[in-house]
Amino acid sequence: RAGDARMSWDAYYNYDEINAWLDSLAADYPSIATVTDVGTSYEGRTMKLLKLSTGQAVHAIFTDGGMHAREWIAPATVTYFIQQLVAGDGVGLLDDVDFYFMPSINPDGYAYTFTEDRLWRKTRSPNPGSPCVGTDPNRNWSFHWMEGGASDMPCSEIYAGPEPFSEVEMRVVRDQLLVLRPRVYLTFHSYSQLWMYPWGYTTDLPDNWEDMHSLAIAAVAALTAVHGTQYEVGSSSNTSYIAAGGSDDWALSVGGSEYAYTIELRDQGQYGFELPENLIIPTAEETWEGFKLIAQFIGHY
Ligand code: ING
Ligand code: ZN
Repeated sequence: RAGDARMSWDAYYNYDEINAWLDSLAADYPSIATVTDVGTSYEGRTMKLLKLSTGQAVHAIFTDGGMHAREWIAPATVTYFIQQLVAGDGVGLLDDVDFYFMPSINPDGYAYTFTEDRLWRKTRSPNPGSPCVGTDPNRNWSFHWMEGGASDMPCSEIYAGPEPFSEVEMRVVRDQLLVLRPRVYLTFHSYSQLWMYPWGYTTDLPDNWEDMHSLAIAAVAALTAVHGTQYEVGSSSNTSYIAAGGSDDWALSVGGSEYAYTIELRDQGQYGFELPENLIIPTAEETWEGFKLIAQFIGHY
């Protein structure tokens, strides 16, 4: 029964559990929650889109997580946002903003990290002629694809794929963004504690970088106020490294979003991708404050 799917954020949940929980939300909160099957991963897993809406809002925020399989804190944090919204924390937000969520957008990779290799990053599609499996989904988007910080070698962890959007999972997300055209695009990764905006393909800055920068500074201030966790704000090429083919670059340009952020959650390398389960709630609750600040801003301006 759908209503039996519960999440508690004191443990990491696998892909099927997350999907069952999404379905339970549609059953438990029918007036605001809609779940749609929007695609199928390479290995056949269903990809679900959750919409939370009262039907009043003008603006939309699209949030994804889990693009890189091993970054488990990302789906855990995104599902926490969903729980807070349906539970009524951030009351009023739903009147001003429609929220779209895809908490785990690399289903095959994520499943693989539970059963075979905890530190797998890429998708799980085979590469003809190579023994190595998978493409880096955050090098696979079409905007300035393969222009820097990406590899054309299938065994690389940053393999961009044989062509832009070779990965079905990224095509599924792209197609939702093309239909929804959200004003804000958020993609959650780990780790490093960075709140980044485009561009990734060049160290040049987008025309509206000052708006993205100041909103990120405000979001990080709200985040830091919770537990004192420090984040760095800047363009991804300036705060981490040049990387073309990322989803945030695509969302800001082709996708038409006004704000696009890649957020690298906790920590700064002590545990890295293997963030302990007792740090899920502290991470999620501080990030929720930053998320809420962005939603409030977008709802009012
Ligand atoms: N880091 C991101 C990556 O895809 C990034 C950093 C994001 C670079 C956006 C460029 C653009 O490599 C992790 N940890 O995934
Ligand atoms: Zn990542």
